[in-house]
Amino acid sequence: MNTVAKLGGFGIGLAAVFTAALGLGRTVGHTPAAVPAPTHGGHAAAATAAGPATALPAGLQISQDGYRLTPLTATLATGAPREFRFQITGPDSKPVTGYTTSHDKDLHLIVVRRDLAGFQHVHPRLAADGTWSIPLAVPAPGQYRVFADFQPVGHDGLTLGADVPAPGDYRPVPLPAAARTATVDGYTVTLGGELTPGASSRLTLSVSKDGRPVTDLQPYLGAYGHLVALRDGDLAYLHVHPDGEPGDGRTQAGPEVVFHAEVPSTGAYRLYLDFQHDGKVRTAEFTAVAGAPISTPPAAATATPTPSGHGSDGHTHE
Ligand SMILES: [Cu+2]
Repeated sequence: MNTVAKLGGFGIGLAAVFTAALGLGRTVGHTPAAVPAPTHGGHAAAATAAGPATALPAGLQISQDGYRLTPLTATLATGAPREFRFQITGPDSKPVTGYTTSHDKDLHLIVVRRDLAGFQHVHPRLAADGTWSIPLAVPAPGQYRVFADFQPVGHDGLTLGADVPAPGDYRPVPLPAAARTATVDGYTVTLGGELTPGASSRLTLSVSKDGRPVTDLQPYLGAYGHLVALRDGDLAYLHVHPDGEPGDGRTQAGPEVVFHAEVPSTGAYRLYLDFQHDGKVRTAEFTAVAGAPISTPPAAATATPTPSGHGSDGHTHE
């Protein structure tokens, strides 16, 4: 199954896509985490899309459907990179060695601190015994979430998550305010569209450099952009992909990359766009609030925060 890669429109196909992307329909009994953001609405939406009355977004569990993510390295390095090793074990408790390639890789590893800072999207190597490894360093101490996004042979795609600490003095940073633009390495990326809880949301990310639209984005992992969305508060994981792919005769190499995303609830999300240009992959980050327009914050956002600045949408970071 590779529906995520073929994400191409609305309707039935899209519902199927997000059934996979969110891991809907496999697990019931989701209890909203103890976060300040209200999460009403997500379950009703899940029921509409996938049938079951309750469902759990991806990335919140260390084990699902008999598969388990087991870190073999106890801590993450903050200085020089150190080998980070882990295994995916299957229902037979043995390390999984057979994977179905998705977006050019057998497994995508996302590493991010619990406060949504320090995002990395990397690709470990698989040894014959089923051990994954990659040299890894994180930018600062703290509790990190490690997500393994993969598809075992004969099974649907899974995203499992585990907490791994980077020892030291953890200084959490507040979530940046919602914004329409992000800058990275001289590039400006503009976000268009709104996140609507439980509905398909068309997001347009437009890349420019030095005031000029970038029209020669390079394919990276079979797409002009990869977007990961994490929910503030519990780090529920969405991995969405562009509408169209390089070489399909209709998808331009920028400046716009179009995604269809569906978030499971109201609240704040951090969006991470990986794109490649001039041979280098960069990540542009945005905060977006579902359930309220993600317009440029009012002037108050840069001065005195006002409770009404983002509405009563549960966005608690100003
Ligand atoms: Cu990847």
